[in-house]
Amino acid sequence: MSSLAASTRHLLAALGVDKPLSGGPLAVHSPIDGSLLAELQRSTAAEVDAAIAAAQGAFLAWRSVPPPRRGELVRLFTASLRRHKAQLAELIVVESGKIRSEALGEVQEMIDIGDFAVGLSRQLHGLSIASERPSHRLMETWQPLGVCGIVTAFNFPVAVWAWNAALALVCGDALVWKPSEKTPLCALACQALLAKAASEHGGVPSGLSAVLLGGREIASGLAEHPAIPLLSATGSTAMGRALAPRVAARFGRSILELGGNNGMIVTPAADLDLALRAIVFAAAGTAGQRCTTLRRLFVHEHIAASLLDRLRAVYAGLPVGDPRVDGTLVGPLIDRRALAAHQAALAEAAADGGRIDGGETVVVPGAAGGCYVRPALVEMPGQTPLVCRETFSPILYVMSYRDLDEAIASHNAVPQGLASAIFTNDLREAERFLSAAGSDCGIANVNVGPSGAEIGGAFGGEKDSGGGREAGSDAWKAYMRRATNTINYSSDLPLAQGVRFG
Ligand code: UN1
Repeated sequence: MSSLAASTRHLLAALGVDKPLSGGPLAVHSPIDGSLLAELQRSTAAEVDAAIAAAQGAFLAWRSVPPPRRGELVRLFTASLRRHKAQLAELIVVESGKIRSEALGEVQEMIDIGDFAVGLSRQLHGLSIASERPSHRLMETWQPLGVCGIVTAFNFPVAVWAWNAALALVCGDALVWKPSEKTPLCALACQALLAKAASEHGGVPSGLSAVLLGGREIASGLAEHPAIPLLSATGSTAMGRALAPRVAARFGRSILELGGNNGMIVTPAADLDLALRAIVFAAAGTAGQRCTTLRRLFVHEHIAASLLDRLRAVYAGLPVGDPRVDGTLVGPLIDRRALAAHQAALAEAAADGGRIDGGETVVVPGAAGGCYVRPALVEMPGQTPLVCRETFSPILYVMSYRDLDEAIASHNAVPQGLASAIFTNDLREAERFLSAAGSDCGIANVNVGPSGAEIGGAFGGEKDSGGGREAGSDAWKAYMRRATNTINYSSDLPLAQGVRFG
């Protein structure tokens, strides 16, 4: 057993995971050096069915628990995340390859959504609406929905589940979670922490939350299962295209958080020091493996050459390496397939006339099995088909523009619509970007990069990005059933619209 595998087992034990970690067909490798961390059992079809049935049973009890008492479960879970923050972050580092500061940030994001959900558990409010009839009351109530299926990706192995889980639990729903096959250990750790919080709570029905390990077949099963009224899925646009019609065919609901191809416009009125820092974090952070990663940069032609020079200098010095080492800013790609996609994209960029700086593989001492690359800056002659696709690696395509309207049109001329930003100190430019005729994305920022959103806002995007909204604002409403109630407290029976009947 490698030393990474041994230390991972210690971490898992400390986080309360007591599942067998050897002997199964699901091999888990660390992207840091490729070493084998565990061999897990895959969930069988019978286990999947049993977990959904148990979750459905648990839901029937959980839905009648008063919401603030449901919030108490999330409060206990969040308290345990605070206690285990460093350990869970370390597991994220080992299993997903992100740097420690970002892994700690991911656990913080879970804590933040947990705190939000606890407050929400006393605020699941509906409207009171004016009735057209005398002595009638018209109102809206929000009721628990059922079992919520959650499918998550490797790049945020715990936070995106937490966005869904924390809201679903206070909304009175049960959970079944299919994590990425690349990061099942993080899921087992979250499940163990949640189980511990449930036992501290004392009023949580068994089976309220389950983790199902395996591949697409499990996600498809969740999409088709009639006992799952809501499927929340995060991953590629291709995955969403495969799952969404199956959910729709049975009139289920889905929340889809799919690919992004996020852009930023830098105008001559921008604070360039600020823009530079934002670009580097958004494009090279998480080794370009966020759905919110900056992939397309539109710079005004008068400042393009100087900004590119400064970017090239910063990119050349970016510390690429083992994410456990202090000072590393760019960790590994998740696996060899990601590396192959990165290399294929750069070859296509060159063929399209792009000028490439960086992008080459980096040999990291002691981590021979990891796939490390230097983030790439690619000056493109235009928005070619390659630039319109999402390649999940640190490649930033840079294009210059002359006129802001033209830049906004190019910005919007891709299939995806997740996150976007403009850097400018000119109020008119900023407001134009945020206006109806501006960015067409679900997230549009001014002097803030496209990645690294706070949980307080609703998170998600338009077009091929899926249209779903998760996390803050009123995203909780997707996890509940809206009921319109009309109450008559008169002794007459007036019909709406003045209809007379007899
Ligand atoms: C994702 O990459 O799927 O805004 C989620 C961000 C993070 C979440 C990213 N808060 O970059």
